Amino acid sequence: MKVVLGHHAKHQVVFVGPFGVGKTTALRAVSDIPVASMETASLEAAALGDQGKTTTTVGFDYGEWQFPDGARVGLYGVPGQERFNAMWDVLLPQSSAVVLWLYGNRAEALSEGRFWLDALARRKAVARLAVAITRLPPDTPDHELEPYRRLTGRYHPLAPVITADPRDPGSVMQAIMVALSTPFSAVHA
Ligand SMILES: Nc1nc2c(ncn2[C@@H]2O[C@H](COP(=O)(O)OP(=O)(O)OP(=O)(O)O)[C@@H](O)[C@H]2O)c(=O)[nH]1
Ligand SMILES: [Mg+2]
Repeated sequence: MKVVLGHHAKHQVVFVGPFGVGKTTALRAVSDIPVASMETASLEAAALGDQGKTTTTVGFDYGEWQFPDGARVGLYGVPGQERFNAMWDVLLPQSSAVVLWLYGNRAEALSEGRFWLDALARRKAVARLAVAITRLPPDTPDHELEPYRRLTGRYHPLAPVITADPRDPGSVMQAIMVALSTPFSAVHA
């Protein structure tokens, strides 16, 4: 794989969220350059039993996407597994915006959300943030997002919560644009 970079990205958007939620998938869905990924085979990934996921991110993913106004956006996906959290420390403090991807179909989704919002609060004082909930049917009534909104609002009063499918480029673009257009606010625990 050959990646040629000859310009500076204006924004850096970091995808965070639990193991296997779809950060790498989302990045690959929208990147307009070949994605540079640090993935390794993983028995845990296979055990998730999720659409044949067999690898996990151990370093980070890098891709790029062009905002409709022509500005280039650098996209970073961090590992979801906490044992690789050195990458969180490197990438989060310098990001322009963060998309937090969460499962919409798991009992532990809200506690995972709390874990990640705490992790953001510890690493980044001020952020643009959007929360993207995956694996919900397109006709999901808006009130089903309320528990996620209440949780997110405790950490960042202005961060929107949307549904998104990491496999769908339109969905991922929307998550990126929403994150970048959110007003800055402190993410605090
Ligand atoms: N059915 C369904 N599958 C999804 C959805 N979103 C993602 N997936 C699948 O879930 C898996 C996600 O894998 P990755 O993109 O590697 O997840 P990740 O968040 O990068 O994982 P780590 O980096 O290992 O933490 C892929 O097999 C996707 O096809 C969804 O909305 N519905
Ligand atoms: Mg990944």
